Amino acid sequence: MKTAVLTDSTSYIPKEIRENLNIHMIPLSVIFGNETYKEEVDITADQFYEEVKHRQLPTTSQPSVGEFVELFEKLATEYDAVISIHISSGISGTFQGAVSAGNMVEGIEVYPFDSEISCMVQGFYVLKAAEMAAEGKAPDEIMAQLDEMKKSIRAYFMVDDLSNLQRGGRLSSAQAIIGSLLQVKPLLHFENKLIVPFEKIRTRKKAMKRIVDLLGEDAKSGEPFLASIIHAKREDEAIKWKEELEAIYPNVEFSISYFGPVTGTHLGEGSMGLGWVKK
Ligand code: MYR
Repeated sequence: MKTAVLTDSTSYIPKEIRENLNIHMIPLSVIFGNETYKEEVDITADQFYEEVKHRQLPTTSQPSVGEFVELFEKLATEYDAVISIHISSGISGTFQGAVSAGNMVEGIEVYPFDSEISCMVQGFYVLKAAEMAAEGKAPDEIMAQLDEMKKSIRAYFMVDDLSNLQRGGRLSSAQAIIGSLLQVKPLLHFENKLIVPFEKIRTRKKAMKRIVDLLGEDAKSGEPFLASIIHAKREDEAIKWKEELEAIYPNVEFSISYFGPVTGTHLGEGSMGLGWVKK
């Protein structure tokens, strides 16, 4: 049984790593007026953050069912099964697109997986699935391992300005609560596949400190963890934070990733987050 691993672009796994680990990718898009750009293909994160400085904020869109069908049919010429790992179904129709296309294609068994999150935290699932697929593990075993990972995956993030998330309809909270959060730097997280406020915090510094403590609640056990700092155009700050975190939590292996064009559209420049999972 030969199993492929597919993710959508929002896991932001660099191309070189995807190629080395044989990870297939289907992009989501950002749409500026009449122009559609597939992220990680037609537009990089740096180009995107430059572009939004002087253009109206774009909208985003999921891959079409037709694009999924085309890709699954191509994979069917080489593989028997595909594990298809996607951005939370509570904030994008991408996962549902994979499910629908999976029911339409023949010659390949499609195993859609709702990461219930996004970005490099979704990437943790993808990297594990790729490792297991390369070892020849069966799709059911890989899916069971991904479900197991879900129990220890956590992520918290903050934005400089909540209005993009609110405008794009991706912040799930009562309007009154959102109003009361607009002047602060609330910590956000995912609950039941949706983005919700976790805690109301006044400053960026305090929010980052709170994330460090939340990681500590899990990492204090001394068990090995993987973690990723995710930033929107704040690389220097991310590098500094990584050094600080590495000094506090020697049992955690940290990496740095980014919010690309699609997630950056909803979060905005300056956003910062941290996600982790038990190794
Ligand atoms: C679409 O148009 O289908 C894509 C919508 C993407 C919404 C992205 C919202 C922000 C996600 C933040 C993830 C943080 C993970 C740590």
